[in-house]
Amino acid sequence: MTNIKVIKGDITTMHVDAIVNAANTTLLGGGGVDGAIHRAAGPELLAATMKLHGAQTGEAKITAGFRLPAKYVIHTPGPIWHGGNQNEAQLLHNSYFNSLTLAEQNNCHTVAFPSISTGVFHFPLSQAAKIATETLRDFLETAKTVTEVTMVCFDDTTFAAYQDALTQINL
Ligand code: AR6
Repeated sequence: MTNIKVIKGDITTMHVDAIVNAANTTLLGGGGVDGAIHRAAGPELLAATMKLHGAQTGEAKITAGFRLPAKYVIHTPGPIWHGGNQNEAQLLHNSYFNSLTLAEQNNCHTVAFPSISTGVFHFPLSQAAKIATETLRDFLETAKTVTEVTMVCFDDTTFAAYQDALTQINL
C-alpha cells in the first residue's frame, strides 16, 4: 500500500526503522541535517562512517543509529546543483531509490527522509520535491518490506513544497 507522509519536524527525533542522512561523499559529517544527525547519534556514528570509505553521489550506505531512536542511518550524498545539466535530476532520484533499496535489504518497514540536496547543495526546491515524491511513489508500488515513508521537512517553505508535490501526484 502506498503511504507517503509529509511532516514538519526534526528527523533526529523520528522513531522509525531508518532515517536517511543528506550526507556528502566523505560520509564524515558536515553541517545541516548531517551535523544534526551526527550530534544526536553520538561519536559512535563517525567511527562507523569512517569504516565506509565514502560514497559516490547518489549511492547509499548504512550504519546503526546508535543514540538515535531510529535503528539505522542510511547515508546518501545527494547532487550539488550546478545548473541542471550535470545529471542532477537522475542523481537525486538515485539517492532516494538507492536509500529505499538499502532499507528493504535491511528489512525496514518505516523510513524517514530529509529534503536531500535542497540546503547547502542548492537543488531547486520544487523540482527536488517532485523527483522525491515520484521516486517514493514508484518504489512503494512494488516494495516488499517498506510500507511507510515520511518526508521530514525542517521549515515551512520546504513543508509546503513537499505537500504541493504530493498533491500533484494525487496521493
Ligand atoms: N531534520 C530535518 N531536516 C533538516 C534538519 C533536521 N534536523 N536540519 C536541516 N534540515 P542540508 P544538502 C534540512 O544542507 O543540501 C552538509 O554539510 C534543511 O533545512 O542539510 O543535501 C553535508 O555534509 C534542508 O531543507 O543538505 C553536505 O556537505 C534539508 O535538510 C551538505 O550539507 C537539506 O539541507 C549536503 O547538502
